Amino acid sequence: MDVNIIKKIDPKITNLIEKERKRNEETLNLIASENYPSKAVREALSSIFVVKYSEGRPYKRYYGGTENIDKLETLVEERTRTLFRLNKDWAVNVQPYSGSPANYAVLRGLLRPGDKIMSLALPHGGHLSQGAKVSLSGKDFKVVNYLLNKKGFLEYDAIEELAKKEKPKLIIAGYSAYPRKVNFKRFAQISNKVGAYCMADIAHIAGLIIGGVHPSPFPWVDVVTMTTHKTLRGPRGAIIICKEKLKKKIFSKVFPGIQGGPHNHTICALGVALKEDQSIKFKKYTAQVVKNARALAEALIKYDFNLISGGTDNHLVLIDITNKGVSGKEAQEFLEKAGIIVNKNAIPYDERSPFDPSGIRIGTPALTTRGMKEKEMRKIAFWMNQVISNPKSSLRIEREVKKLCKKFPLP
Ligand code: DSN
Repeated sequence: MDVNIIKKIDPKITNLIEKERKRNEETLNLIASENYPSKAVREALSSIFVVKYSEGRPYKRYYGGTENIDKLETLVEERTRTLFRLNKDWAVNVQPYSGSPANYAVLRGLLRPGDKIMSLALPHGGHLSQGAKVSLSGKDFKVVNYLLNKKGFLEYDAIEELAKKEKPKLIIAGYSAYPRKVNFKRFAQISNKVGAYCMADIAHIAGLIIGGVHPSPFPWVDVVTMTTHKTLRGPRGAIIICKEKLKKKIFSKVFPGIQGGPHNHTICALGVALKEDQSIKFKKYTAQVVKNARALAEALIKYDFNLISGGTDNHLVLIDITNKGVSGKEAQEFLEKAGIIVNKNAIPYDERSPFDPSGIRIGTPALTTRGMKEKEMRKIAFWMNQVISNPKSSLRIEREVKKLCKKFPLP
């Protein structure tokens, strides 16, 4: 997006936009939860729809002047239905501002404060909004956590046993740092056995599900939440899809429960992204995301990196970096000096603090959008190994990273 107009009125902000663009252009973005939406999506994001207030649901609004908003929101809901192949048993809401409020609306919609939820522990790959102590989701509800096994995999029999013992009212499947496939059908069966709602949080893998490279949570679970800016490659936002019979409880918590007017420019941009996601090109993109993650994982293993679960089935790789003699924070900092952007991350059974954990998390959605393939992934693994083994090599590698980045422009 150019800054021709902003430039004339606000040089300081222009300067920051240009620096941020350059930072993205010249570095390798391996943050597993980030992606580059298309120019069309970004154009829609700055459309006239940014103006309008439209509290309520399509065709049931509290404000006048919503005829185009009603059509827009209905179209975006329809596109969501098409992509996830939803029949009339499912209801769609594209208004949540982002993933955490979407999750909170579901919890407050289906449960009473003090009810028990069951989710994956944060250091094992769960998310803050799934009942972490510091989040309201952890303060309003009793939380019991299941864990990954020592090899880093979900252990469905153990999850079932825990659910039978604890009898939660809701079980959450879906994670921020789990590199393997999730068996949503099994989660739904466990939930049914104990009379719990089953919620899938597919924020990370929504695009992979659309592309057919990860199993879908439909029709198994009761409710699905997702952010729209990760593998789905839209603007920052969220979607809730639930069984039609639960929609009153949940959607009333989105508005008027915790939100006011929907961000219509975001919904507009989401519509454009969902149109793009229908293409064969997007399907190929998601397959390449997974191939790239696998290539990165295999190359890292050759350099003696210790991968949680020994590899990946999706877009991300979680590394226990301690055998390399550095902490997660140090690894993040050394790599950043070389223009390789990752995030420090807790690993299952981590004994270190979340501010300086034992791991780093990397992912391929953003670099795959730039057009990189397996060959580039192997090169990146090579550079990562060099930097971690010898942090003094960072500046030399940064020059090489810049050269590679030049060949793969941002969309
Ligand atoms: N911050 C996102 C992630 O990195 O997984 C989720 O909210």
